[in-house]
Amino acid sequence: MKTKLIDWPTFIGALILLLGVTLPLILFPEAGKEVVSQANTFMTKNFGVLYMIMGFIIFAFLVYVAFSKNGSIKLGDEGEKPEFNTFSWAAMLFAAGIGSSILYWAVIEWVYYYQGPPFGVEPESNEAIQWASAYGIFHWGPIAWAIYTLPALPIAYFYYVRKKPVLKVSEAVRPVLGKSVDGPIGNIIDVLFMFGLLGGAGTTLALGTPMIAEGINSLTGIPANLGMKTAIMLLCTVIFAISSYSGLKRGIKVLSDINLWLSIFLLLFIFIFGPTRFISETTFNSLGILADNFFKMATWMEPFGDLANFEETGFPESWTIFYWAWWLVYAPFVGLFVARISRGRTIRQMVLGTMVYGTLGCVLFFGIMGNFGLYMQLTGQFDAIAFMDANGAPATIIEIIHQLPLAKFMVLLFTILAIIFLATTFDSSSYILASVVQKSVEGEPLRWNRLFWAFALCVMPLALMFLGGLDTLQTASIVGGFPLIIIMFLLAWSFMRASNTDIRESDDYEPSTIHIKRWRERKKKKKRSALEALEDKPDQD
Ligand code: NM2
Repeated sequence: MKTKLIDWPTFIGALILLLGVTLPLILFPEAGKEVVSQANTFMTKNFGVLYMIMGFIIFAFLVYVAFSKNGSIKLGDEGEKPEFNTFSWAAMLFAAGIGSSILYWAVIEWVYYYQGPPFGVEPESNEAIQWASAYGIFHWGPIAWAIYTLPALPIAYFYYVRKKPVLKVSEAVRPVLGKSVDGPIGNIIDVLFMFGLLGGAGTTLALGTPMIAEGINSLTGIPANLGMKTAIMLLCTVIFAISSYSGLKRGIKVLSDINLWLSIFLLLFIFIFGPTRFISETTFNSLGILADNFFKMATWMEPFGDLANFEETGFPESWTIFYWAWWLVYAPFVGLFVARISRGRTIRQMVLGTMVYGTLGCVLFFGIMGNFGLYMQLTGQFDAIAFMDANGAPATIIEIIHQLPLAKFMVLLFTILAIIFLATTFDSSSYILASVVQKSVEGEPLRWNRLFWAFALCVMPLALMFLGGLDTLQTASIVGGFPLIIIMFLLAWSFMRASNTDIRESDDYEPSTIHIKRWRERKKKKKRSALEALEDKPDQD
């Protein structure tokens, strides 16, 4: 076992933090649950506004970057073509950033909004219906994808412009923190990132496992109990272990290809054999609502509450803030992937591509799957709301899919898709966790190291499940994400600092930034010709 390659302070730091959180929860489940729930309320109530501001600023910042001179920088050498065509690029991007949770929320999110709509709207009213089908898209839309894209900026820049592969978040903030990233500060940053990702993966597992269990229950009649959920987690770990054994490229590629085609099939099937016109009209309508209310949704915090006799719904805390935190904990990890696949694109293409294609993909899932359920509800063919009140969300999701033609077959496909989605989340998360605790990675992180983190990812949810506290984990992202707000800020600063310095000094910056030089030359030329044009102009009077 090569242990010299391991960056022990980070490895042990992450492990201590993980055990420090898990062990008390295992030893004192009831008290632990209470503490976690109070920590969540404390965070979202007191610091929720920070998450909201962060989301909005990141979005504005990325739009700025895309259209600034920094956006024209090419990630690669002059004349280099994008490494992947746009379709594969968008598909890989989507697969890296999205997991089983989209199946969960796309199908069921509208039910929550319908029953507890935002902006003081009457529950289950006509207005609530409109918000119900639009809000999900907002939470999986441009701001969310902007959060994902931000870390990709410095990382891709270092990879393909400065030609210094970066595998750690601490490396990506070197331009602002300098040499101090080589010491404890760097370790702390990496540990916090790992902690966040473990929290995010915890949320994913805690949601995905019960849904898959209900899928299997619907297919086989085996009760969706603890044993079944344990078996599912182990199955996902095994699928992942096999794919990790065959290496990143082959393993993840095969799984994400299957995912892609299965998703396309499922979406097309629901669209064609479901209420096609209703789905199209409602989705299109939602885009309008979203465009019209984008800023309102991005800033809605319901601050007045008791102070002015406003009825507080807790909507921003339970939804928007929770979501931004969840996207945030996955962001550096997705950023690493996006950066790696973006060779040959400009920063602008990478930024706009992620935000646009990412959002579009989510619009398809929410528009098709969500509005199918909504249609069933509104036409009285299936009362999802009553079913959910009686049986909980995971069973309702499966039951909605069960309303499709070829019901059993569709539930089977849906469940398989969820399993593979979950396995790919394991696969890529453990890959990144293992890379972060290595000093250097030649090709791939060490296998034992990857397997170790995959099991670490699994142990916490398993333990909590046996103690009946799986819901505790559903909000793990909120606590895990907090320190990342600062890290995101550092990442943005780092990118601006590095790219601005290079643009300024591009004359002696060789060879990968020739395009920066070209950009300066073009600008000079433009200025010159503008001046000449001015001089050539005949006198007006
Ligand atoms: N996000 C996209 O569980 C998953 O699908 C992974 C979840 C952050 C809400 C990502």
